[in-house]
Amino acid sequence: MREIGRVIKFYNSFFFVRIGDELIPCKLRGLLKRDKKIGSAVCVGDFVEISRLKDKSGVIENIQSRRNVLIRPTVANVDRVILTFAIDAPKLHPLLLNRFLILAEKSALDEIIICVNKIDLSATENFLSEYESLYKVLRVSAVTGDGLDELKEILSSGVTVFAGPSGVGKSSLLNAVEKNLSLKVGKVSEKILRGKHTTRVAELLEYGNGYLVDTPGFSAVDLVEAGLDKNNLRHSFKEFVNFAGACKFLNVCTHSHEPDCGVKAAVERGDILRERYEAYLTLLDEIGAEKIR
Ligand SMILES: Nc1nc2c(ncn2[C@@H]2O[C@H](COP(=O)(O)OP(=O)(O)O)[C@@H](O)[C@H]2O)c(=O)[nH]1
Ligand SMILES: [Mg+2]
Ligand SMILES: [Zn+2]
Repeated sequence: MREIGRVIKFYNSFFFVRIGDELIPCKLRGLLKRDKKIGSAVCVGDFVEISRLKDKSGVIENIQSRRNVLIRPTVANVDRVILTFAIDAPKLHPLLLNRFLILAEKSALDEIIICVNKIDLSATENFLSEYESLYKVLRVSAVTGDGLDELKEILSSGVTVFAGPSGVGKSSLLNAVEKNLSLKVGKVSEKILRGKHTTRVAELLEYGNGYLVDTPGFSAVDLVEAGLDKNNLRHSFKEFVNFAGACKFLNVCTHSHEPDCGVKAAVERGDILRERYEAYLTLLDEIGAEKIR
């Protein structure tokens, strides 16, 4: 008999599959290992078919098709990503913010939320308010607990990945939400890990009816590796579509050098945030340079 469960972690050469109240250590059926198309085969977040062995362990017989996959670390079937930034320390550059946003857009996640942490450090309450028309923006403090009730409600179902630059307080927030997680806090641990080129293996941490993933995110992924090119980058800037219908070159306009561009006109009118458009142009250039490299 086969049962369906979800892979929540990989540890000691076993995939741990959650089925109801049970956590079943599983090995992979030999045939699957050789199937190149499945690639590195199973990843955390996958729904898998397992059969049981007499010793309470199991065998993964099949992997169900994935809705989406985040890269580095690899997590499948993610419901939402919370892009976490700090109001200060470290300072946020708009280009970095937009790099995270477009990588998240490219991953076909259902929900992208911006979370501004460390609001205890500054009285500038409207930090990133320009982005509120594009994304939900939460403002929180892992130190004072401000804003955590709303965050907890969002986290209580589905798989939520915390991504964002190092030092913004992702691990601190998860610890503030759920004390039992006891995740390491502070830049040092991540630096050591990176220095050793250790691949961080993601784990789904159980929270309410959902799962949380603490990760440095896809910060190290370059745009080309993520599948972005000069012809699809614009689709990750979701507000552009409202104005691209006015472009003379319609579907092929890259909104950069072309005349009669609806997007450029919208930037001039103030209907598109100039900071977003400038980030777009910079990343378009970067993609061109990466391709040549
Ligand atoms: N003032 C303040 N500091 C915070 C807050 N959250 C985290 N920190 C500090 O920021 C640093 C980095 O936190 P950490 O959780 O390791 O960040 P991560 O790299 O994103 O996981 C630590 O020194 C934390 O104590 C906050 O809400 N307010
Ligand atoms: Mg951390
Ligand atoms: Zn255009």
